[in-house]
Amino acid sequence: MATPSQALVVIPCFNEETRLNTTRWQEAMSTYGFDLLFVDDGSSDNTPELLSQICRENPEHCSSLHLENNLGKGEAVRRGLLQGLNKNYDHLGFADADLATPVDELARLHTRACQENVAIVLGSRWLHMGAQIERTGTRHYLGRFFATSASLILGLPIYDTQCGAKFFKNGPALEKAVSEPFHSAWAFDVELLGRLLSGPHALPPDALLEVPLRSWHDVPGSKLSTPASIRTFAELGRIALALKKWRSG
Ligand SMILES: Nc1nc2c(ncn2[C@@H]2O[C@H](COP(=O)(O)OP(=O)(O)OP(=O)(O)O)[C@@H](O)[C@H]2O)c(=O)[nH]1
Ligand SMILES: [Mg+2]
Repeated sequence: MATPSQALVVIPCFNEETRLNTTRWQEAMSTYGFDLLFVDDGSSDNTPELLSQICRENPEHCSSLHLENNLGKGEAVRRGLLQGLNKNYDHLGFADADLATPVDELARLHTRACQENVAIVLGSRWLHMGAQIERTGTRHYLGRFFATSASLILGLPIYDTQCGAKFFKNGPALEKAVSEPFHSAWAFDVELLGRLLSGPHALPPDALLEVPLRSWHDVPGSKLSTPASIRTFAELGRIALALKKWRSG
């Protein structure tokens, strides 16, 4: 058995046969040294076969987890992180299958996590000069409203809680934070961060670093429907209550 890479990237995948760029994910392993764990939960297209193929071609660095029923992105990520926790990775992260955050940016986030004494690194889609952040106006402004609400719930000035690219130091704080299912399939990032920063193994706020991405592009074919995005806003209330309970132990 090969020595594991320093970092495992969990990739939730639901019906991704048209968006999964296996060449780029291959590069994530061969050029950047990541190990990959794809989590598919009940895809009805060719995703399971594509994942089997990439895992067969890279048996030492790639694996997949197949759940029978569709449980949503949050649960897929949680199951993947749970599976990675007891391996010897320094960092566990997650990223979207569509590589909206490109592989070299994932590598830069992981490098920052290694170089700086932080336990959480968040990719941040800060639209500014010099960065290529390509999102439609509607998604940008809805995203800003959501992120502002989320940062109020967390009591921290986090610019972007929802970017699909994040890395965490392996350890008890992460283990505790993923020990129970989240209350939301899409806003789970807020709950995950809230759990990491409070409760029994709470990390201090300065253990969190947001890294503005140099490049991020919205890939057509989002699985987040308009009704689901409205529900996700509503779920912030439930998350706020759940975190209150979490904080009180
Ligand atoms: N396993 C699993 N993965 C899911 C599910 N829903 C979404 N995903 C994955 O979550 C990731 C993000 O999904 P997208 O459809 O790109 O969502 P999006 O609205 O574009 O989100 P952003 O890119 O973060 O703005 C992708 O890798 C999806 O395959 C699900 O029910 N199960
Ligand atoms: Mg996307």
